[in-house]
Amino acid sequence: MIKKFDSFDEYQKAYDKSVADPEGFWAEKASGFNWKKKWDKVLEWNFDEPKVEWFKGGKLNITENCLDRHLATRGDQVAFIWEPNDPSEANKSLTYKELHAEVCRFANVLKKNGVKKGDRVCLYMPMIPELAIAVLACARLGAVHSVVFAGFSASALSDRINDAKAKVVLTSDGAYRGNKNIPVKAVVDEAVKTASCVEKVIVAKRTGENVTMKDGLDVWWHEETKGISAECEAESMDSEDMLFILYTSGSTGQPKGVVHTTGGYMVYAEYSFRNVFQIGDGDVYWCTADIGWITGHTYLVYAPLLAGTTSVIFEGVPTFPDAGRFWAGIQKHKVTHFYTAPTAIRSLMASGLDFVKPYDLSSLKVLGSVGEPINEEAWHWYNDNIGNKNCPIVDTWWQTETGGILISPLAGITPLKPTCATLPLPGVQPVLVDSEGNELKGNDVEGNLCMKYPWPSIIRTLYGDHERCRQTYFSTYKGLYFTGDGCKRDHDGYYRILGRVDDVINVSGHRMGTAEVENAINEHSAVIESAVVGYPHDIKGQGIYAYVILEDFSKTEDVLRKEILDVVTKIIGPIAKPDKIQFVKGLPKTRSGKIMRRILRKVAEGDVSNLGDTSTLLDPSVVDDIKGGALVPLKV
Ligand code: 7RM
Repeated sequence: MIKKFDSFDEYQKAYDKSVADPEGFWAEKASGFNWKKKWDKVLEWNFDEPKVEWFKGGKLNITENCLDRHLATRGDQVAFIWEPNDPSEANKSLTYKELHAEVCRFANVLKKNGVKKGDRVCLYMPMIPELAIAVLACARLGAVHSVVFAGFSASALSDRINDAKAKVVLTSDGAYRGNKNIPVKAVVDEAVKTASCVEKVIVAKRTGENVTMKDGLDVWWHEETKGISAECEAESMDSEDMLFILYTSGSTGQPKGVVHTTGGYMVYAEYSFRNVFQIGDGDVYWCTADIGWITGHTYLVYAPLLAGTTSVIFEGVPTFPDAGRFWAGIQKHKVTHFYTAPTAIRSLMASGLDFVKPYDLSSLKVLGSVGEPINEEAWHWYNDNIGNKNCPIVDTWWQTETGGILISPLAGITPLKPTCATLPLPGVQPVLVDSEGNELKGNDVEGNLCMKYPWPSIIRTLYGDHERCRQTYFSTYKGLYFTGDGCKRDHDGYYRILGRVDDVINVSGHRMGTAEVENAINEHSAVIESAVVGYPHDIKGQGIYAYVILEDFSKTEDVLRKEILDVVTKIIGPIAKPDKIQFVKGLPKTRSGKIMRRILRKVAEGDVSNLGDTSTLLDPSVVDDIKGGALVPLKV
């Protein structure tokens, strides 16, 4: 087990050591795990290709470290408490022993259905225990999991299945989300029509609704597991063997399959979890993220199990049956560590304290925030009303590509500053650069956030497109990993994340490429062209503002707006629906054809007074048209 730092002094010493001797630092962290064979070399790297290899030559299986390793000491301890969507439905819990058995059993089911080491398996499932079991079962066999958030459309799912060439898809009949019943299997049916790589679909029963089961393709989870052994030897994986692919949005339309490998990811997951949350025996941890996002991968499935923690898996949404759901859950399960997103905090804050007051939150020790910058008001509300001014808030900055938390306070150790991700974890070396890539040294500087040295869970490649990985992250500034975020280092040397500097927006903590949304809007037959930007939104952090040029005016604007929202829902999913749509005659383009998004952002923000230099525009008059439209209240 990885030892925690337990004072700020120790943090600073560890930080210095991690910079002076990174390999020694990480070798020590890695030594507490079960390796089938020890590594030959701690680190080999260059950021030019890029090539990063951690613990090369080491052999291991991450599930042995999540499960088998704990059986002797905590076999009967609860690993997962499952909190269903409907609070009146009974909880389910799985001890480490039970989880181990279920993972092994389902790994055998996957094997029986033709899955072998290296094969890709796509998971499109609600937040039921089977999802976590399936993730781990893939890892047990050395199959690569690709979890797709079950809110994505059939077309988005099909793209991801095809990109990964997944052989098997795992799903459920339906899903409960708040008062909605989502036909998950029907989405998979639609998606696999255009995904000929899929040989089998395994369906877990959740809602009991009627689904079509195609002969030779679809099989039921509960039937497949009947009479199957609960023992399955863990495949021996190389440290650098692929563990999973997780798709995320970038500044172009095509989603990127971020690849993480086994050894380094494991070491960094447990290391960051223990140190940031300062979790210990007897604690109950609740991360509200869906397993379909990186937070769910690292800090709901892998890290808590690696650390031997008891944690909550929540199927539902924060506002069902009412806005007290989180607080009721904390009281019910005596949660000590609670990790959620600012967007959830803001929406619950808006519902008022009457939903908080009835609950006893005194079990809480640490609060966490992730996914977007947390604003001052939400920070204080969280601190005062949920933490009772008694729980450190860890504002954790990281990305799908970083695999784990890189900049964050360590709970109870790092002096806090509201809205500040504070300091890098030992082993993490951030730098701020100006637009030319010059390092901005010293404090009180603002620039683009990069990393100058690898950490164990850094992205290895984009699945099937290493060149795109190089271009996106390693070519903007030579020799550096570029995060895409702007950042300020204040007079105390603390980091404050300012948000994306590229064409990625962050809506309710979900990453979205503006180009993806534009491509979807452009599928509507009446649309010639569109441009999408983010704008400040009270609850979501950023909302989606779409400027749309029409070629067909035969329908009313309201009808067209509704149809455009439907097209976006069909192509990406409801999370990508624009909040505002403004029909315009033209877009502000430069002579070279680039859209000047700065202008669109200003108008979307409602700040039309100073649009800056527009002299390079091909047709400056479009700006007046756009400004004019923005002053009319938008109905969507
Ligand atoms: C974990 C996750 C990554 C982007 C990242 C930032 C933003 C995430 C914070 C944050 C300010 C934070 N992965 N972001 N955490 N901004 N403070 N604590 O969200 O790949 O989905 O998104 O999210 O812009 O680049 S992600």
